[in-house]
Amino acid sequence: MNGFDTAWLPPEAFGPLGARRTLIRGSGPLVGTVRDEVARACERFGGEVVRDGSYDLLLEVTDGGLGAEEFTCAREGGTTTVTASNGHGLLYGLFHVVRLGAQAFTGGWPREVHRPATELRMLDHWDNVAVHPVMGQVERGYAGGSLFWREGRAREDFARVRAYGRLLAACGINAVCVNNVNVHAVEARLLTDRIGEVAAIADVLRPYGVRTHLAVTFAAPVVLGGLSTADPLEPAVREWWAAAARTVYAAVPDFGGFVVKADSEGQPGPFTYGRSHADGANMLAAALAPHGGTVHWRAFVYDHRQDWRDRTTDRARAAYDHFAPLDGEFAAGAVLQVKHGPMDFQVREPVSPVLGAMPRTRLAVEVQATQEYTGQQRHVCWLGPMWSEVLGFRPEGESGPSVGELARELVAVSNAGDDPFWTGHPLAQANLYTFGRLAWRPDADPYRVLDEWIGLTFPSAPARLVEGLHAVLDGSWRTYEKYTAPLGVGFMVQSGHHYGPSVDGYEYSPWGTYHFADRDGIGVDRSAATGTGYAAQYAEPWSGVYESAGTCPDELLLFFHHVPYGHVLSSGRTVIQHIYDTRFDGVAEAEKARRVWAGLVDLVEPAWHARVAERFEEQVRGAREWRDQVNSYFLRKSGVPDAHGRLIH
Ligand code: BDP
Repeated sequence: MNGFDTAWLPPEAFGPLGARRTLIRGSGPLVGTVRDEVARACERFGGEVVRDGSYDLLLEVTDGGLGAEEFTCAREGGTTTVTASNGHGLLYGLFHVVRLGAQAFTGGWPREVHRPATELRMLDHWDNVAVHPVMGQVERGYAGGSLFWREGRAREDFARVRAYGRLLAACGINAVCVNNVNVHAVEARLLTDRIGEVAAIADVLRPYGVRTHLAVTFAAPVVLGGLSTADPLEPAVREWWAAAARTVYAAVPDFGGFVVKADSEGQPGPFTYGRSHADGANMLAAALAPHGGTVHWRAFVYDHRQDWRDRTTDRARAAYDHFAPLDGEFAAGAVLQVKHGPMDFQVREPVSPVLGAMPRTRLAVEVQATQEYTGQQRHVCWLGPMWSEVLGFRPEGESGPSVGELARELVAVSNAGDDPFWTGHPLAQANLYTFGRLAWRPDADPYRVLDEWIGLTFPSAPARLVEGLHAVLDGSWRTYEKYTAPLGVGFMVQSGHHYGPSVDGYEYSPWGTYHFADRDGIGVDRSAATGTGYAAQYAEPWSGVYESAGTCPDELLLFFHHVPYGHVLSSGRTVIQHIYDTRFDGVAEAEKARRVWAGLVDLVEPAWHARVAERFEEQVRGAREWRDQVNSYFLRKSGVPDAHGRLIH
């Protein structure tokens, strides 16, 4: 259909729809998109788009008092009816019908209202316009080049961007930031003289209800405007930004807003001028406000040159220490975008305490679909269950709201690129889809979402394929956790590219990512009583739960506590034996998943199957390497033999 049918929504997914008589009422560009989708299905599968007379599917824009992205769906007397107040809602309604498949035309049911729980569901692309000498074109990208940029410019052929917009609409994503948060010189100019390239991308995404955002450098008034300062309280600086915003909106009338990484990992920010991050964010919010845009201000601010001997400068504390005191100071048009954990997208982290500490701030939760620390799309690691745990976490305990209720927006760092399978590892598509659906409904069951992805990607898959896909994906995040860094301690990766094990890879560097393993024990003491005090950044009951090694959940033990190797976990095993056993288990699980996948060879398109099979070879190799390095390291460090005699000194 679009030439890129290697993801969800291949033509076959529209089969049940094509055989019908469909009436579409409404006008506007997004209704046009709905019309095109249905017309294509009819061309292929029969059926027709009718202007009057009888019909069995009605897709209608009405004044039903629905919100911008809402739709209703009902079936009565052999007719399925979808209504919405505009084309955007109608498009979501159409994709709902596609998800239901034949079921959409079976039996009857009363009117259901569907609406997203969050206002904004965004993908951040860490794409460089020009290839960066160290980071390549897509920073932490494992799926080929950028979908938007090529050879230093916006692409000329946007067919793939169009197909991308369609995939995003079908999982509910409504915003995309098209460039890297680390803004280099070329990319900075997208804000000014190169805004036309951004406008061209926005034109392609608009018919799918996806708004375009841009990452900008805080130093833009200096580096682009020639001013001597970027001080956010300086009138000339504020006027420069206001003028820049006017130019942007002249080119992209529905522009979403700016994304900013400031005072972080070398990016400029308000600290240079002795101003707060609220001052910085509010200045940009003021520039965007007249046009209805927002600024996404990232809370990923920490000292990346800290002294590894000094435990009081705990990186985990940084976001809270910087931002919690600013609660209530951010303007309405400023969104604080908070990484889901306090460190950096590790396979296991506690939920960031910032998310429970800023009730008067508009918050977005940021997750990482690109698998920087979770196998780099060479290992299968479906993150649905992890994200779902984060969104279900209740910072004030059972009686308080969940993170999914506190956050008004969800953001993921995208894992897509110009790879023929979109995501390098074809099964990593499930992460992109799951993110969109969890962003729409944070309390959705991720395994049901996975069912949807399977149904939409492999329409009419036989039960053996559905079971096989669940078998390799369902537990893949925990499998990855088992053979990599243990018990929440994090990192242990090779420095720079972050792929593959290196137990001490970051142990003596200034990035603040330490495990403190010695001959007696391992882990970071983040208790208030004897450690960095990080545990006290949580409200009760969590501050109490995390404070003591006796109550801290096993999977986070080494994040919060330094314990002897003989410390007994609530599972009944010692820490050292847990490390040994789970490394063996993780490898066995990866080997099993490889076998299951091999057994699906007759059910999956050959190129698709082969790509995944090739990735499984690397995953099993990598898992064994992790097991052997981690186990050897701890055997030598601790001198404690493996209870099962598998490890030799
Ligand atoms: C880290 C990445 C780095 C990003 C940074 C960020 O290693 O490339 O620039 O996050 O989120 O995970 O800004």
